[in-house]
Amino acid sequence: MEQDWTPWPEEVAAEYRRAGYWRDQTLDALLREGARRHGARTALVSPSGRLDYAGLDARVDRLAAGLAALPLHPGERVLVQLPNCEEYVTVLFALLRLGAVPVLVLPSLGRAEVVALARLSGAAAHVVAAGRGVRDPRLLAEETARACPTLRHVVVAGEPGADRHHGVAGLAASAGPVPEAPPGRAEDPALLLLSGGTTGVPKLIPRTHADYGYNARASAEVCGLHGGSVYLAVLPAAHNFTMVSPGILGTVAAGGTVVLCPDPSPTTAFSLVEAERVTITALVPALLPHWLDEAARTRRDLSSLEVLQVGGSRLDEATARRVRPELGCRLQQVFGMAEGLNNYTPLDAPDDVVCTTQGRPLSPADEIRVVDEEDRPVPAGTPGELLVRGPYTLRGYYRAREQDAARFTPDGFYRTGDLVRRTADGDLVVVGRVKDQVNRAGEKVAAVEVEEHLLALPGVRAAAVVGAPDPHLGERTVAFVVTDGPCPPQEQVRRALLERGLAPFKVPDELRGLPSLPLTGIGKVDKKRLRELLADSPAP
Ligand code: J2J
Repeated sequence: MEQDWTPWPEEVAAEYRRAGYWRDQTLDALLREGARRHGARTALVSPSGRLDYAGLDARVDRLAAGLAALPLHPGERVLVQLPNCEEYVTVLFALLRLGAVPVLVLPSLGRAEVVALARLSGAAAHVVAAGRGVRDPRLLAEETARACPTLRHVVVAGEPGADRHHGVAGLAASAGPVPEAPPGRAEDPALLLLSGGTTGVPKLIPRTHADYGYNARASAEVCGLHGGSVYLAVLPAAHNFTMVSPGILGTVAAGGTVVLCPDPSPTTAFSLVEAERVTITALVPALLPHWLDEAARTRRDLSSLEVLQVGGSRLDEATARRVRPELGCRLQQVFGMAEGLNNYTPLDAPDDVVCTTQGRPLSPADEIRVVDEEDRPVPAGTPGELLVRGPYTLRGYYRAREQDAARFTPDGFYRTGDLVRRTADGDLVVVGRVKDQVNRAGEKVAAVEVEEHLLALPGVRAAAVVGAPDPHLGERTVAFVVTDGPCPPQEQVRRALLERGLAPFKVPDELRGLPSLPLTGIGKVDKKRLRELLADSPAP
């Protein structure tokens, strides 16, 4: 059978081992070590309560035993689609402990995406939260299972919705033997992350225990985490940013405390910052103005906050400059990607660097190239596409050999699709993008995916999706459509797309009818021209 993923070449892997980047350790060992070294320290705070390291580790053992008894086997993939709740962390570590492979699915994804991910990964189980009404995730799990015969189990955080559902609480009451992942798996995929994507079907990113563990430990170090650090997870835990930059795993690696924020509103977050003496948290730029407003309005005690990380999309300099005076903490810009490379502005960098660059690579072993359209290196200071290779950047997507050729160079560099410029000091500035993607408030929307859904609607003959600058979202999604007859009302299209199972954040914010789409000389849709059209006639 052809391999599902592309490992690093053996001589490169040997070097990463020798240099100590990669350890012969699975990710759940981070928690095991924490329990051994400082068992009584608080590991996790969530609306369900507090767990110390020993308690969390013991809970994870029991849950791993319960999941193994389902049965769930090492190597099997499991869709984890949960909000930021205690079960997110216990289920994740339990799966890692038994050697099953979590697929981190955003809670906001709809049926279309979840079914595609279940099929691509051949998932054996789907973990969801109990909810209410037509949007109850348990119903989504049922639908997904019907469309995907490999799905044998539905596991529910909260009340199981049907007899055949398994509650996380019930599984965690297991008295069965604690499974241990088969040895020698450190360099196998530990989990699968969702790629921002540029294709019609979503892509999955395999991250190994060794590479992801390094990402977590090294990030914890550059972000200055220690046993007294308190990390507030505001963004969805399924985001790579929240998981490993340094996020939940980096905090566990440092022996700190993870506090889960059940919703991203500044009101909820500020209460938790105050109550738990949070020292570090991470936001997308779209959330930052709300935090600044709330801080001015409410005067909550944010004095414990030392570092505010902002990343995921472009942060403008003026807003960046407001962080220190208005929130009283340091700003750290983070330019990362689920595919691997993380860049951070150094904590001790002058304000000018912190507010005008997106940071520098995490690892001395990150190899960076900035190239022109012919893959030739450009001089420092000139914008070009960023290519990267290194100890925690993938060498190929999961089960996507054919698509890999377009996204990797023959010598293994990942084409980020980001246009960057390198300063004389080696800091990166993100200046644009060559990939066909909309970055909507930090959530990535592949234009092609939305276009395919639009084309499937009756009467739509052609469709093209582009991002337009937006004061609140950074970018909003605009769809140009050519239709038989008059362009349908936007609300009708919105409902039809949701009906098709598209996630709400991917539904176009604006719809414009055109008699035909502008084409380039070689007959491709001219998206540059479409963006110019938008600039000429902005939204009302
Ligand atoms: C401009 N664009 C940025 C930034 C990401 C840490 C932080 C973010 C992500 C993330 C992540 C940007 N300025 N500061 O995984 O670990 C855009 C780029 C990039 C894409 C990756 C992490 N930070 N971006 O955002 O996989 O276009 O990861 O290639 O969701 O977001 O998106 P994603």
